[in-house]
Amino acid sequence: MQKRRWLGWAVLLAGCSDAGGGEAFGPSLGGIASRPPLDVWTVGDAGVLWDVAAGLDAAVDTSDLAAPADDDVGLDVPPQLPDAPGGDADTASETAIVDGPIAKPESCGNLLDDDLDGLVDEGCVAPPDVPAGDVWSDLGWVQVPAGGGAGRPLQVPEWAGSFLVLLRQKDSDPLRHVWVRKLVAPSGAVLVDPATPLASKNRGSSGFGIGTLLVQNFDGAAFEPGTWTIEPGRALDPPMVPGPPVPTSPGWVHLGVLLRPQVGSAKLTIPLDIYPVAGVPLPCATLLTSPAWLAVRAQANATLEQASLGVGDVRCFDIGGSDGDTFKYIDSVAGSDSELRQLMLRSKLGAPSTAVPVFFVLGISAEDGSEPAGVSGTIAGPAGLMGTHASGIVINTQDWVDLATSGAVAKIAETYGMVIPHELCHWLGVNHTSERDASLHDLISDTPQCTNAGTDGILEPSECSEGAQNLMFWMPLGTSLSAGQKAVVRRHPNGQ
Ligand SMILES: [Ca+2]
Ligand SMILES: [Ca+2]
Ligand SMILES: [Ca+2]
Ligand SMILES: [Ca+2]
Ligand SMILES: [Zn+2]
Repeated sequence: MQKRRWLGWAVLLAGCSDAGGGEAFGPSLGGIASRPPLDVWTVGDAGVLWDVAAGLDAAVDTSDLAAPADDDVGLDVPPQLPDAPGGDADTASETAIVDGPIAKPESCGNLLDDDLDGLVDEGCVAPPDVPAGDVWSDLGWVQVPAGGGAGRPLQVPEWAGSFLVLLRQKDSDPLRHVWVRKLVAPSGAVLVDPATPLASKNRGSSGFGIGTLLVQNFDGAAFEPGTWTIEPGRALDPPMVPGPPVPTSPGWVHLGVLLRPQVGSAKLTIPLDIYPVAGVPLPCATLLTSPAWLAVRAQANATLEQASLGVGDVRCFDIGGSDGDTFKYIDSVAGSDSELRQLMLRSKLGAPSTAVPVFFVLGISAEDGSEPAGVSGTIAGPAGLMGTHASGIVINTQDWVDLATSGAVAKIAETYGMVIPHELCHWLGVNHTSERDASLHDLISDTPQCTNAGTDGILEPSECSEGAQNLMFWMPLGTSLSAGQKAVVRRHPNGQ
């Protein structure tokens, strides 16, 4: 008897079910307490202000302004301070405003804005593997102050149709959740509001050391070229849970953006790096030519075709040995040390890669006793970044293996031709239309929503008859996508 499995984990992993992760971080708290004061930031990022405060303002006594005209010594630039390039030191006001450090080429690793362009150590971090046609914009390291509030401008050119924000923390820091806590469009519209992350127009995801945001992942509003403002957040606990906003903790977060051209209605394909774990459901040597995989791929393509998407080039990398033994059955999904997250760290075998990592395992057991059919590392997936805690989707192939013994290829195709596109659509940026408890919905205007989960608190498909036919229902019975969903899934850089 085939068990019905659910597909509800992606957004929950980005939110409340990770709440236990804080325990895993407990020993790291000492690292926060012993963090050095923010003096480096004060000198480097606000260097002009610092020099004014320490030098010029101290030298220029306001009584000098009332001095006789021939007594202008007090207005001169102090000899230890250089004149600003092209500046004019004739008057006090110009001197006080213009003088400052001389811009130098950006020097990596010092966490200073050497070239005075407002970005710290930009261009110093290895970029993601950039999909063809996209442009990587490195906005450098941002020091998140306690409580948040350090935004960076992003120039979005006219040719762009969307962008994917990628946030990373320092490798040497204890793991923290990082996310886009505020996003402001050129028009001034606040698309991510720190006070209401789940209700914000453009919902993002936080993760362990990795945060993403697909802009825009809702429908009905034109995408604006111009100057956007992106503000990272950083905290011990995930910020997406309902309830009071999680306070931001100080620390460095790297901010980069994949700018993506407008794609129109062109057919796009999504390349996949498939990782069978311990030869499940088949090892690479036989998987990609097996009747079952060919049928699954054809059914997945039929599902994705409604959005003019399809499965692109497929590569295959076996995970065997002790890793195969450990991850063949995923026994834990919560927290950064869970087998689920540790498996996603092993997505580097195909690097460099602009594909979506897809892990095939024999089973997934969540801490609450449920058995998810699939999990996406985050919404939306970190395109081109292999080896993060959110790099990939994991597919539970237990039914595939069971059905294969009886040769039920059509049933395998029906099941996994739905499960794989469902997880791929999470990766491409789409949330569930209705979550398991019916309390949370996507922010796409034309999708069916159900709000009554009945007395058991679980929204069964029978309680959401029409809505359950949508591919992105938390436990779908069908494969349909709305016009709004079709538009969103085409904006992610992994569609090529
Ligand atoms: Ca620097
Ligand atoms: Ca700089
Ligand atoms: Ca295991
Ligand atoms: Ca119910
Ligand atoms: Zn799902």
